[in-house]
Amino acid sequence: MTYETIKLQVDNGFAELTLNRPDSLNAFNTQMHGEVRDALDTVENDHTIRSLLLTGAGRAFCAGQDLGDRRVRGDAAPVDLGETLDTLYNPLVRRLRALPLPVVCAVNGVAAGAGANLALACDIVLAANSARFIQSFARIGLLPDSGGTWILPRLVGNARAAGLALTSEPLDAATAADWGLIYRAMDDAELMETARGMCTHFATQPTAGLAGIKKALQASWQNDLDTQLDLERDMQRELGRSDDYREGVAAFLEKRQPVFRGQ
Ligand code: T3D
Repeated sequence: MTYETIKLQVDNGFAELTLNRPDSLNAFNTQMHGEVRDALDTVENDHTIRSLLLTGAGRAFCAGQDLGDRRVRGDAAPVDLGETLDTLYNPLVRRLRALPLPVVCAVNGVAAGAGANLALACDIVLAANSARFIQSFARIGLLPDSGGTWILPRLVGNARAAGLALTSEPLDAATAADWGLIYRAMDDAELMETARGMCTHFATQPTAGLAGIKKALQASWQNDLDTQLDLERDMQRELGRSDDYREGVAAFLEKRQPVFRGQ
């Protein structure tokens, strides 16, 4: 499939989805939303794909919504942003979080507005040292969307969440890692090799087990301990019946490398 605003490459058991509008710092327009949706359909339906890598082309990861499509001319009614969140951004965040495989985000440059919060919706966020995370919404009279007001206080606490959201100050990658906003910051030159290596590794791992880890960690943010213990019991019961669990135990006991088929 050929796209105009993204690139999708499937290799080594993982899909690499690159946001590809570098002239506007990979800002989202409606076409890009549609193409990303289509690419995620491919990822969901092709069971040889066992991990997803999300990144950006050029010097940025993503500058959020394309503001060129949001200029209000004369007396024209503004675009209904509730509608665009409902139909475009919110489904995308929900989908990334629900994908039953690990989603690695390689933040190769600036991540602003919804671009920052889409990165934070991924399971593992790696960033180049030159990257910056900007909750730029306040600068244009909006509030952090795409899950920003939910995930920021959970990841970095209210003081830092409020500081980032109210000031729109850029946060460098190393500080983002220190604060627990992302998993790791690294030299720019190492980023893609590290991210691809991680996805290649995940593609050889027990996919249902990894999806279970993702689901249980997400559920923990709403659950009390009793509920979470019950959830772990139910999910472990399921995973204990999987071929990959059987293979993992057999390989351990036979002192050999496991061959997980993602089943
Ligand atoms: O549907 C809805 O609208 C609701 C959902 C909203 C979600 C949102 O994401 S709202 C927030 C939208 N995003 C922003 O407010 C960020 C805007 N961009 C910036 O603040 C800066 O560009 C950056 C801090 C990201 C990077 O700054 P810098 O100095 O490195 O680059 P630049 O010179 O500002 O940008 C380079 C080019 O990209 C420039 O175009 P030009 O002059 O070379 O032709 C600039 O206009 C373009 N660009 C950057 N961001 C956007 C953009 N074009 C359209 N939309 C953008 N968001």
